Amino acid sequence: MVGLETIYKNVIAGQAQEVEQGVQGALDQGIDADVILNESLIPAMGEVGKRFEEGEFFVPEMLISARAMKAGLAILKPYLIDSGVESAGIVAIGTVQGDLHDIGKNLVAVMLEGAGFEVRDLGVDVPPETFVDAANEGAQVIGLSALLTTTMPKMEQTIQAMREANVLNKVSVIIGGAPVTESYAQQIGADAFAPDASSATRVVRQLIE
Ligand code: B1M
Repeated sequence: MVGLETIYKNVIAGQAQEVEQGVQGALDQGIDADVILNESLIPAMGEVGKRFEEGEFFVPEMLISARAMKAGLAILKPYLIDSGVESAGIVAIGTVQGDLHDIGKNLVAVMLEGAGFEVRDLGVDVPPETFVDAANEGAQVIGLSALLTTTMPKMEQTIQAMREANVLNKVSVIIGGAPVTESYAQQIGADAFAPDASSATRVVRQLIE
């Protein structure tokens, strides 16, 4: 029997295969997907960040932990997504230019899909003009993610590019990511902020309504 603690440790150790097996084992034991996510996978990435800050981990360790986290998420994804739900609206989401972090953005995308939204994932390192194109191609909400304090200004530049392209009248913009705050969202003219993936789903629903 594999516990959540083992999954947590295996994410930190970057053991992707063990994480896959652990997540599958936990699901087979009847543990809810969101419990596995919130009590093992996400806290493990927090611990990885802490170790990086303290100089115990370096970029390669962060990378293999991220790979292990993604392996676990891939097993969880079908359980987080309720298939057969009618589209609740179209959301284009991406990590802003210069930023390669995608785990949080992917999680937000999975949760949105789970709530019935059509999600257009623009990937990472996304330039402002790609978000403008997405707005012109039918997205009702544009989601910007940033994990670095150095890439947060790209959110403002992206909103500015959307303003200049006259698309802000047809889309709403939601921003998020670890360093992002509600007051920053207001400061740069975003319509909304969400601190995590499940509240992002609720906020996007409100924006579309
Ligand atoms: Co980097 N990294 N990283 N990293 N990394 C952080 C962010 C850092 C805080 C680590 C630290 O120092 N403690 C630090 C940033 C410091 C700062 O800016 N003040 C940092 C750094 C410095 C760097 C590099 C510069 C390191 C270097 O090269 N010297 C470099 C930058 C590369 C680049 O982007 N240009 C770098 C690289 C990497 C890896 C590539 C190795 C890897 C990313 C792999 C990947 O994503 N594919 C990585 C990782 C894994 C991390 C940490 C450890 C974990 C991030 C993560 O996945 N968290 C991170 C430390 C940390 O966050 N504690 C760190 C789990 C994820 C579920 O949470 O992404 O916060 P999060 O998403 C949440 C919410 O924020 C929110 O919902 C999500 C789910 O609840 N959310 C949204 C996110 N997007 C949203 C959008 C929304 C709404 C909500 O609406 C649209």
